[in-house]
Amino acid sequence: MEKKTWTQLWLDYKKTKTSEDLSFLTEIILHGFSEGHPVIQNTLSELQLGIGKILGAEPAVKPADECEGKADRGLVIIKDEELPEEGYKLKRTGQESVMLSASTEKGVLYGTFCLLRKLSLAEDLEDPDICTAPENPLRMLNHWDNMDGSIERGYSGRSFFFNNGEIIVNERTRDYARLIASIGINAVVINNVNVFGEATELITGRYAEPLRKMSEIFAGYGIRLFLSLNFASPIELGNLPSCDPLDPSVIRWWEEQMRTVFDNIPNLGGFLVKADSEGRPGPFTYGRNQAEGANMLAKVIKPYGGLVIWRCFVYNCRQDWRDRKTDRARAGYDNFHEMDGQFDENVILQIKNGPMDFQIREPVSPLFGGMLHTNEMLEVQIAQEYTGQQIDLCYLIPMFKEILSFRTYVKEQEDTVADIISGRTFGNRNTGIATVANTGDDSNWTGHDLAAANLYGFGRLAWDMNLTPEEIAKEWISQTYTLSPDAAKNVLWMLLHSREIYEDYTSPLGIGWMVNPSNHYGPSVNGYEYDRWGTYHRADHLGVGVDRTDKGTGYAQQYNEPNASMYNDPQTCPEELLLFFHRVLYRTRLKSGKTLIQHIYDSHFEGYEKAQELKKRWESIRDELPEDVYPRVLERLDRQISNAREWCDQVNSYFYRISGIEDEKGRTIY
Ligand code: GCV
Repeated sequence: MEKKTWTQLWLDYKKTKTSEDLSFLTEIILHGFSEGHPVIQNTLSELQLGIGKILGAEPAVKPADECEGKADRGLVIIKDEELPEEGYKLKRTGQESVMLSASTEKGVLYGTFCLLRKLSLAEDLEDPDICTAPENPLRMLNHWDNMDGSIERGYSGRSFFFNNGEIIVNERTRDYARLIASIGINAVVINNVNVFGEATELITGRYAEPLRKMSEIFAGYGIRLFLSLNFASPIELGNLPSCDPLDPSVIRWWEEQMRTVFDNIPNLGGFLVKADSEGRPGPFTYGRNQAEGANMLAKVIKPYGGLVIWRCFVYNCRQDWRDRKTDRARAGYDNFHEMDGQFDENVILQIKNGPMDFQIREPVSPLFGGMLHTNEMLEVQIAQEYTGQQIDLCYLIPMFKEILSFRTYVKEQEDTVADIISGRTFGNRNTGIATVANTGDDSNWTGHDLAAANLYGFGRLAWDMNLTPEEIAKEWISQTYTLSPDAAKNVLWMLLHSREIYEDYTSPLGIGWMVNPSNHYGPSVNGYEYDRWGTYHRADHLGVGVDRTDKGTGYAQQYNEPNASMYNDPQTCPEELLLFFHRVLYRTRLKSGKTLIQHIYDSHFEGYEKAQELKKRWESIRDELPEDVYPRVLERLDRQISNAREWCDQVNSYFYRISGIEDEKGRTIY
């Protein structure tokens, strides 16, 4: 079999010109931490590698007792119990000394990656004076990897966790852990939320050994392993007649099973559960509510310190398109908000954004700000299922930033999504952010080389939600490529405009969908229109859009004021979401002065043109790019251009035919 190789992405440390002589960093003094601790061992080998390559000189660890932690030369790593659990402080303590302090080994690891990042970026170390701790307690990747090695909605090759029903633990597992630890990720779910077949057995003894090994590798990088769980396990594994969460024999079964799994994998963080969703079993089958289902599991795993992460993606997926009242967007809130306060402390509700399903533009889920006594986590998706599938470029950090900054008005202050998921709003600890991961066993990890910016960006933003998409993109670019300032600007332009470009040539003004139902790539305006999934645009010869106001499905009323009124009124509804909330006639004038139909025509032609500009910019920096990267990305940009053309043609001709209204600019609409 062909041996797989893989890159080191942003950890491919290169010799860097620093503004001063930093050779003193090759002397490492460790004080208050044991060299034998797995996290410290990994930290030291990262320093060895990173400093070795960046400064071109191998570092060495000096025993602390030689200098009693008061060295005036070197990188002094020291314990400071005052600092928060995962936080660290980096301080220039002298001409030839930098001090890295932390209260835990994890803090040392994160501080080290920060120092290496600064060195790679050739940032000034004159006075780093950084004191930081992650904003989100949980910073998580959800992999939708199946045990046969396929990945649901995966666009970067096959799984590097599973193949052919077996678990893979090898050098790549370690490199994966290093990569994600370097951006601050501290939790990983390795298997698909749709748990079938062998994956159901991950909680039995069958896979205990490789799972333990994997969890130890992860723990060495401060990462907790989580598993997705099949709620019907008592039936499928235990041969019980039901999985009713209130049935004592079912509870007993879980108690025993969980004892086994936590004995086998002591580092296990807990479970992610998709219940009562898209055909997956759950408490509803037994007339129980979501809290009863989640709490049953939570109680069973509480003695092991485990968490239950319960997804809110619960909706009716057998809808009739003629039914204009049932609204999929409403479902999360309708199914959960009344249970506010009923979930156990170790349950976190994981709320997908948006309320429909990872479209290019959706409003923020009203569950944020709709529950006051419940732990909540945000779920986003860097896998780009509906946003170009790592063929089309779509840097998603600007979208995540918008979600995080959304004011929910649940309180007068500290009411944004970022405040809620960091625990600031309600003072809770079990909160955070997760993304559906975009990695696979492709040599570059993410299929599209530039899609690695989404992985990098997610981690950095999860740690510090104040970072801007631009800052993150710049960091990623200069750690990944060696480019002149002009070339770097071109890549930055590509990343920062990519979401808008994708949005322009796909579905307009928040209406979403219009994708091919089979694979969710490419246009099919009516592909989902008469189907059972609750995903409608409702276009006819007069207008398009879903009425989600108080006169329609009432979805807008799920928000707190003033958001509810703002969305309810087409005059105040943000225009980019107009068709999500309102049915609008084609001749209606938008704020730009254009009619809706003209906006649709123009934005699609523009999106297609700008997709071509992405390619031009990439071609213009050819000479500065690595030989393998340039053609790989070019090939994707070509596919993106064809896709954009296809979208532009299909959407524009659909609306032209249905409305009969000519393009004011007289362009040919195919
Ligand atoms: C993992 C969407 C996707 C499914 C996915 C589901 C979910 O419907 O198309 O592939 O299943 O979301 O998030 O559970």
